[in-house]
Amino acid sequence: MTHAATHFTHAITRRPAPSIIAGLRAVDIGSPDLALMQAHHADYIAALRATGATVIELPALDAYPDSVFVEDTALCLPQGAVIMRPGAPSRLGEAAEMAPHLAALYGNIVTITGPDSFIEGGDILVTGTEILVGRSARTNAAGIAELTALVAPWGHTVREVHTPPGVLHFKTDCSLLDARTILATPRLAASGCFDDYFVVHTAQGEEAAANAIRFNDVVLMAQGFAATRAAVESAGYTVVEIGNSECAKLDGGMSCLSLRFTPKP
Ligand code: CIR
Repeated sequence: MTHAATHFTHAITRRPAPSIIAGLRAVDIGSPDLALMQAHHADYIAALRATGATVIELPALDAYPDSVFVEDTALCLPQGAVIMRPGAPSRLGEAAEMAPHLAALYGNIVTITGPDSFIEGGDILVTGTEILVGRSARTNAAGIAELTALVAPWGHTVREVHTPPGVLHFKTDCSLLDARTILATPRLAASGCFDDYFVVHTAQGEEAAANAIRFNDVVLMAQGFAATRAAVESAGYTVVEIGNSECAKLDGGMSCLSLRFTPKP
């Protein structure tokens, strides 16, 4: 599944809603500007489409302020999709909103049922060989155990790791560049969880650049992290920068804004 971890025919996004100003955030550094977020979102979708992929844009869901961050609602694998169970109470209902869209594309969807299991897609990194899941304030051991059991029949191995304290999601601090190469903050890489991988480190003070996505032949990175961009480019990748100032106010980045997959009918 080497190629399957980086190359996709489809992505799903959801338009930001006016309620975005009520989105969750660890530290309040000001309210996001909806118009600017919409402009960045359009750039993001254009960059995905430029790779040749089909991007399905779902309508805004005002009842869920964080619903633009669709990644947290599902895990899409080559064999099927797993509907998540977000650990943020205000986000729990977002998963059921996503399920029918994935069901329409995939022949096989399964669901984390709980009631005590919680898991968000932002804590899950699928590499060329395994699925890493960071335990966090949003993702607990029961959620990871349920996911492990659901994907085992599809041939996937899950390895539990730790999201650093104070970091929202595992992938806040890392992303996949290719099947065996990770972009990671030094603080996360120091935990040893990527010892079997090649690692490109984010530059000092540029930890927010770690949440990137490899999508087909490009790497989408948040704008404004020149040193990390240079490191990724010198490792051989083509970078596209997207403005992320508004999502960053809500602890969101490149990965959060889409589900990326190749549906299996
Ligand atoms: C939240 O706290 O849930 C949102 N404000 C941000 C979610 C970001 N999602 C992601 O990293 N996958």
